[in-house]
Amino acid sequence: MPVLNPSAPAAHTLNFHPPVSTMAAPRAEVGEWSEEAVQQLLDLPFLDLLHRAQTVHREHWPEGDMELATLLSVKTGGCPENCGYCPQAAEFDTGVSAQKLMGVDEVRAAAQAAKDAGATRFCMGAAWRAPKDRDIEKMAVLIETVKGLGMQTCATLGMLQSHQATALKEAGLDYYNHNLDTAPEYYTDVVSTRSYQDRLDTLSAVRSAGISVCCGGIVGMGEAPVHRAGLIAQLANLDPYPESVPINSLVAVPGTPLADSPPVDPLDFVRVIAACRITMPKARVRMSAGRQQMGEAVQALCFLAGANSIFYGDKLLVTGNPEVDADNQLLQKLGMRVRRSPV
Ligand code: SAM
Ligand code: DTB
Ligand code: SF4
Repeated sequence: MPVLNPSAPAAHTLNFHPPVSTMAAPRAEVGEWSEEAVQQLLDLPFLDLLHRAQTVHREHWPEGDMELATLLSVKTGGCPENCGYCPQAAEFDTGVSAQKLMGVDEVRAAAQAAKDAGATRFCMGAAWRAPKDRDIEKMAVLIETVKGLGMQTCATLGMLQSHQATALKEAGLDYYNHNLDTAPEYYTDVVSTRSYQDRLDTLSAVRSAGISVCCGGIVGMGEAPVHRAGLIAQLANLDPYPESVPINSLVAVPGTPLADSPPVDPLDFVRVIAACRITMPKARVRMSAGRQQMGEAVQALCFLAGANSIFYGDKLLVTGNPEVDADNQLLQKLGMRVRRSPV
């Protein structure tokens, strides 16, 4: 399958709190972030916001290391859902053809290569609405295999039922990725085949099974600033908040409904990362999709704002990601420590 390389470079007014224009930004206990409080963070003068995020980051992550996570699409395309950003939805003409679930040898080889390149986490993605029990049985074998290589395991397979989450946990799954994607108020503009509550229910099943939660969203889908604040507030108020928070910048893929979305202002993307760091101090905040469209300087600002994980490897699921050599050069140039152990 060729790596898709899209050509696209790729508020409401809040009256309750006074506008914040200095370092006197709102503070809140974990689990108590209002949308207004997050909006005030996003509206801080840029340097004040970054200073605050970096202060929180150093307090909670004294080692300051960067996590490298590699993605593999183990079951590509043909998905019955209609997520408006997604090149794998069957109803969008994106040039992605449907493939069967990969076999264990192919997955083992990809995970070993990712480990050899320095990744400590391996995330397997499948373009399912919801896996069947027989899919879970096959995924369990893949998870055991990757776990056996000494890597952290993550999977993103769509909606899960409780007994399926338990089976994945027993197979050795460390993290389950399931994103809220955006604020509840904007969600129905993007997806209509499943609800926000469906997503929350899956997150709840994952949490109850004892699997760590990887949950984030996408910036650049035409959402208003208030929707970015709403997404961050939703994430921060999950009890507990996710251990991993992937923040994607939309990769605008031709053929998807969001193909013509205007690109995000890179400084606004940095602001979202900073607000995630402040509201979820102990989470791994991951720069996920969209790094290929960012320059080194923007990525460095994201690291300053508290991003401490990246997707590493020259492919995301079906679209491209920076080359491994380029990422290693950037991390070296910035003098950044890389996490070497999966525990
Ligand atoms: N099918 C599963 C599901 O949706 O739950 C798992 C795979 S899905 C591709 C995982 C996440 O990738 C989505 O929830 C979305 O946040 C992100 N994503 C997908 N396509 C994207 C794109 N074009 N740009 C940015 N993020 C994207
Ligand atoms: C996440 O938040 N982003 C990743 C991962 N979780 C599964 C997926 C990004 C997909 C980008 C478009 C593509 O390659 O399909
Ligand atoms: Fe299917 Fe996941 Fe893509 Fe939605 S994001 S269309 S569920 S693969």
